[in-house]
Amino acid sequence: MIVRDLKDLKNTHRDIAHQQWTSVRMLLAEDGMGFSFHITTLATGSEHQFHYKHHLESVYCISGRGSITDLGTGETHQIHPGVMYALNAHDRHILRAEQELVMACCFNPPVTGDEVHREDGSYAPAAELEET
Ligand code: 9YT
Repeated sequence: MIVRDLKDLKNTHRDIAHQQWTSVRMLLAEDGMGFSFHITTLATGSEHQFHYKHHLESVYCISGRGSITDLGTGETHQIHPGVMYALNAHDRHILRAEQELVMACCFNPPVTGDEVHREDGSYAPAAELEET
């Protein structure tokens, strides 16, 4: 069994900080679960364009307020605590945090921890990371 406390993972290799978002990967590929599990915090007023071409992702809002726009359909959905979205079609999207958003996220396949967001908003597939 794996038991971890978010606060113990701060400032470890599982905790990554970008300018407008931070993310603690409570489960990574190395944990062998078949998915990764992240607690991601997006700064108030920030806007993010993501496109996980090689991953499926579901995201649950723990706290905060914002919206997500599906760039395929143009539809915008409000995000607040209790709302989940699943990018079941690798949907290109914009995520906006009107108030700081704290989100619980699952990725399939799991993130290894070495990915960086590419210009198109995607993460490379794990196989490509091994090559580089
Ligand atoms: C909200 C969201 O899409 N989070 C993605 C996870 C985050 N970019 C990470 O941990 O890499």
